[in-house]
Amino acid sequence: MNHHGSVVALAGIVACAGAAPAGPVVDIGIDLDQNGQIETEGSFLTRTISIPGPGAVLSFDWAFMSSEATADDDVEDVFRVRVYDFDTNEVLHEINGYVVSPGDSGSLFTPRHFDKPSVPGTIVAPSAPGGLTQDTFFEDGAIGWFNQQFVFTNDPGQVLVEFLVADAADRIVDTGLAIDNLQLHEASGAPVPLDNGSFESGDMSFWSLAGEGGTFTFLESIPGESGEGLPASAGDVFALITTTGQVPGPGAAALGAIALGLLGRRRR
Ligand SMILES: [Ca+2]
Ligand SMILES: [Ca+2]
Ligand SMILES: [Ca+2]
Repeated sequence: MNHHGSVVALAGIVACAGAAPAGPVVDIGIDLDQNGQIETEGSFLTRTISIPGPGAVLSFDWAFMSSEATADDDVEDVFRVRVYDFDTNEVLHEINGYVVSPGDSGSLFTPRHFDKPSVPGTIVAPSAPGGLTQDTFFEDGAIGWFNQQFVFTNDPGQVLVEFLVADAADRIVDTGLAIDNLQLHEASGAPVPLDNGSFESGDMSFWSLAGEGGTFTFLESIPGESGEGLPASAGDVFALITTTGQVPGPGAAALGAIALGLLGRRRR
């Protein structure tokens, strides 16, 4: 990585030749974390993987970021990572989280605090061809990269890995999940090659994206903010899925203005 020493580096969307165009976010309409707020819409990044056998380890890096304030809002956008048995749909592994709000509402997911985010400041994901369809930013910061490992007990077989980020209650105010460094190892520790597990191809090859997302080299902080931005955790490129990109109903420009108005009212 070459981001060191620069507070505001190039906001780098990698050229997305061959990438599937990002579509509108996906309607969900289910209360995923059972906190009383319907998850309205979101984005999914998935792929199938062949698990070589018991003791195999699947690992990846993830970072959660949001503009849903923790101070005065009561909107708890969520993320979830699941691994399903491809044949039975059984959930084999899961991690999840939500943006903590005052008066915690009993989410079954894990609270993620943004009061002192590990990547502070406003983080911007610029729009670009093949990436996100509108300007996106995360003004309550990001919880920087974490590594997650799932250890399998299964016999050899296919699993589906699913990354999800979703709006709760409404369809505004951005939340995102960054993903990088997907690796698979046998029980012996021997690596099992995974095509484009670290997104170094600069596109979503070997992955399936439903909703808004793209590949990035860096999410920048706005000049004057105290943030350091977010680089890839492995190599030069990572993936980001977000809750943006869909303004409900016809007349996108006018409704966009309405959405901004709502956004302004909700913000401090
Ligand atoms: Ca919910
Ligand atoms: Ca939201
Ligand atoms: Ca990478």
